[in-house]
Amino acid sequence: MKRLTLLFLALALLVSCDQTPPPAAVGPLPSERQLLWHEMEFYAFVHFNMNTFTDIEWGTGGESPELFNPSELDCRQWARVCKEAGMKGIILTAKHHDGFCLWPSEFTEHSVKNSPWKDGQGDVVRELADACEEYGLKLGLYLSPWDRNHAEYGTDAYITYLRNQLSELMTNYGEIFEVWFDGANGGTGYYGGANEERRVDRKTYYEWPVTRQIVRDLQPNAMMFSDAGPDVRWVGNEAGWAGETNWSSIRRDEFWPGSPNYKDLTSGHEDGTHWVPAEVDVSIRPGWYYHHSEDHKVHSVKKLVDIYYNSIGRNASFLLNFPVDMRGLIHENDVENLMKMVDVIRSDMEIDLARDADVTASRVRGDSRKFSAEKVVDGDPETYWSTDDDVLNASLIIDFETKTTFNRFLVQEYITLGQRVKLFSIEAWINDAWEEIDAQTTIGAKRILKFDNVSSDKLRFNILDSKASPTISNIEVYHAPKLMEAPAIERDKYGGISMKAFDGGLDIYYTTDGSDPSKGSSLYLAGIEIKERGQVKAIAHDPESGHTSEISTLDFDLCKENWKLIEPDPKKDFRGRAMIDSNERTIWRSDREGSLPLNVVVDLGESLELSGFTYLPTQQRYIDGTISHYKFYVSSDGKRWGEAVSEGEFSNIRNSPVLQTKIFETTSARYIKFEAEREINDLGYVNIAELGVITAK
Ligand code: FUL
Repeated sequence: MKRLTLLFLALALLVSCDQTPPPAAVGPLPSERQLLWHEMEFYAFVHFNMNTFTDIEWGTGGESPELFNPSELDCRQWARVCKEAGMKGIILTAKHHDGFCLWPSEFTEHSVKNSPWKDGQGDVVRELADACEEYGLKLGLYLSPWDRNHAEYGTDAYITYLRNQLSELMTNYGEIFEVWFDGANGGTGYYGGANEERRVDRKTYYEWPVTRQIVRDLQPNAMMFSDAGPDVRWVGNEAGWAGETNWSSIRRDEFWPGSPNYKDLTSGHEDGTHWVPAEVDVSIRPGWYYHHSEDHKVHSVKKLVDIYYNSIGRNASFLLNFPVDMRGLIHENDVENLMKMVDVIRSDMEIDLARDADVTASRVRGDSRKFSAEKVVDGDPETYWSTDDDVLNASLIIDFETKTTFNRFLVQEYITLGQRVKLFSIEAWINDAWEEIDAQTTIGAKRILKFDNVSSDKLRFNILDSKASPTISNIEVYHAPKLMEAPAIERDKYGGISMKAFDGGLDIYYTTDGSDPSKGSSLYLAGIEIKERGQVKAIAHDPESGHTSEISTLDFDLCKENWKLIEPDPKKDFRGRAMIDSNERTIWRSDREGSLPLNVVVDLGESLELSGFTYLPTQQRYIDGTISHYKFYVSSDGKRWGEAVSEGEFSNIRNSPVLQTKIFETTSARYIKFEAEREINDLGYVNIAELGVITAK
């Protein structure tokens, strides 16, 4: 017993005698508030305001407050969803470019206080602040500098107004974690009825140093977002990705909110002067605001998972937007894909294979235990592996002891001392040699590498270049299961059918007789061909885990290989073929200067028994040109057409622009004529992604 105590004492003495100093910091460095924000990683944006009720993305500012009237607004539902998804906060559009305020601001009448919602007694910001508190989430606020409602926008008086509003928001709603200043600024607007165009100097008009000081004084812990930070920067796109090289620093003085230097924002500057990490802001649907017509366009699980890896996995945060609907709820479709994405990420990173591995380093700072290799697997974010000052090239070996399969590598720098690593690689020990798996540039707060399965008992992590001795605080290794999304099935105009799984190493099994596919069904190896009417059903199957995906189904009619476009004349309008090429992504749009009605005439190449037709409008973001009313004719010679075999409207196509199917009494025809009578907004032009027929069984 005594001997043991002595041993402990000796050890304690040894540790306390360990005088190896930590490496010097390499600037620029994160502030205390930035370090706290880095821990948040994943949080929500909510775009909910006047535009929700007018079905547009940017209101002019002339909208009546009467229009704002959610039927079941429930901020607790937003908070519950975000909490369940593991998000850490919610940023709300308190005021968007149209100037309508979701709180009863004392400085304007253009707010909830003049809306029918809760008889003008409501305050959405208050309700969200309370819901966030209840669910342990942080609250952030978006306040648009551009205000298309305000009569004085463009003058000094408006700046006073904006600052008053900022003070109100920073004072009355408790702790705010992030204030979002949008770069979109100046243009046409209502402006108190002037209805004109107003331009401002984005760089100087807001006197940003003075305006920002309000936030600093009232909310010292709040991060401020804009293209130029000062605390967190835009990533330069709204598509959901940060650069593979992503420095948390930028030469900040070269930017301002609305500055045009998008490209540099995606990767930051290696020689940046200030710590301004990137935030990836992206909506779960094409639009930032809710549009019923986008209910079927919620990003797929695969896309959301990719965004996760391309943001959090690339040293950025992930700000995922929910376009809250007219009820005042996050839509069911959005919740479904969000939770599926979260489940995928949770199972991808379920068991850390590095935790129990033996970790050794080629070099250790001062040969000290304080900076030893095990620090990367001790689960303590405050400890890190480092090397002597002059060592910019060093390796860690993670020895799993038995052959282990892995496909994710997560690594973090101890960013309190700055972002240092410029180049690194990982290798696996295969057939008695080190084989490179991947080589990348920056790490930062977190980097996750995703690669095909590798089986080996050892993994080597090499620092190949660094601004100074590396400081690596954490490493995790995972074997993520395959992404079991139902495969994509496509068929071209010649009847060629192709199928694609969403992850590597998966098999696809399919049927063509309507039965549900299983592992016993046909294995898809290369394109198959079915020229007739039919159906293909397919599943993805992981031979490793035995898991199968849900079933995807494609129904189709006779292939269109013999179809010929007669009108519009393909010699004059070469894009016309896009509507009969069996490719949904190619779209025909008629002349914008034209007028309706207009006809499309197709020669089917042979006489067929028809019992219906289909119209697919564009599946892209903007649906102008979508046809609402039509007539459909058939002919045996392309000259005599007779009465329409079907006519009327595509009900609800504005809200739900999906494939439209119209059935009519069976009739023989070689030629078809589709007459577009009206467009959803009475415009004089139309779009057709695909026109099809239904042949009689
Ligand atoms: C953009 C805005 O113009 C969009 O409407 C949206 O708010 C997005 C987050 O930022 O710049």
